[in-house]
Amino acid sequence: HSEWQYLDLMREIWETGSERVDRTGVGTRSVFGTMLRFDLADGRMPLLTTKRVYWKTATREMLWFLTGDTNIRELCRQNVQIWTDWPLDTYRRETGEDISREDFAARIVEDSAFAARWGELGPVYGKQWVDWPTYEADGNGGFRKGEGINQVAEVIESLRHNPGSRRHIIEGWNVAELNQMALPPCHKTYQFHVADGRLNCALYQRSCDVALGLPFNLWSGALLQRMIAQQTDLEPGEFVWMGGDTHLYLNHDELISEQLQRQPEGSPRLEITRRPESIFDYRIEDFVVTDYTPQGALKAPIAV
Ligand code: UFP
Repeated sequence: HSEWQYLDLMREIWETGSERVDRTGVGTRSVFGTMLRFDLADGRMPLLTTKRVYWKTATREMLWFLTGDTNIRELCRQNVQIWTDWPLDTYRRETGEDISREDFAARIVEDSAFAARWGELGPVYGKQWVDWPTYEADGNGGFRKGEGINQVAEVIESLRHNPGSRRHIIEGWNVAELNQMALPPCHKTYQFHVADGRLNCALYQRSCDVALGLPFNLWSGALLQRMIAQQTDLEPGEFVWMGGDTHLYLNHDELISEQLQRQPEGSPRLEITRRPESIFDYRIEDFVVTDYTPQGALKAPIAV
């Protein structure tokens, strides 16, 4: 079962990882340079069965990335709170108001001016993926903004017309804009590859919270691959995940010991029920997961 790779990685980090003091101050055990491989043939997906993974939430986030949006308002409206903690943290720090997450998210949804002021994450994934900024000479020795680059659309074009290329890349790491982002990209580079009529995808993730982040990141990466495969009329091939600093937070100990006692069961499948006009036209109802009967959800505090 391919999920053993995840559990083995978790065990290896917990038992042999180096203890490191990290940005959040929580502390981690970490292994640098890791790899997991999943075959996506027959609709199979890297969706963990040893705990419930909220794949619809991750799917909504992926669809939101593809719109180029960088404000949490649309996510909050769909009750997706995975990005809420970062703006919330800024709001509490700058106003001194001890607002609850629920009230903050509700206000983001109700009040568009409030959302514009406090809900912006800066130029994170969506912006870089579909509107990477460019600059051009203004003729007076200065520069003005040029037209943005839609990397996702360009990769799909290049997969269609030049499948043998080794340059099918979507990059999130815009060095010049890192300091404006709420969080510099974690799943920073996607590379696609066509062989034997199959579309392979490699994802490089510079930093990975194995307990809480990776289950989402595996699903989302494979989901993007599936959508692009559908759009390019290729069969889904292998999904290769590569991690830089691959870590477990020390305060996730209970989740880890519980999950490591569980065994993978069943193999969930994803069906995409419609073939939209373009990669930008998918809707949440297009995704149906079958054979998913996970073991119970496991909760742990997220490090902000
Ligand atoms: N993290 C993930 N996956 C994500 C994401 C964040 O694992 O998609 F956005 C984790 C990795 C790390 C923290 O624990 O969030 C980011 O912190 P840093 O920027 O210091 O690496």
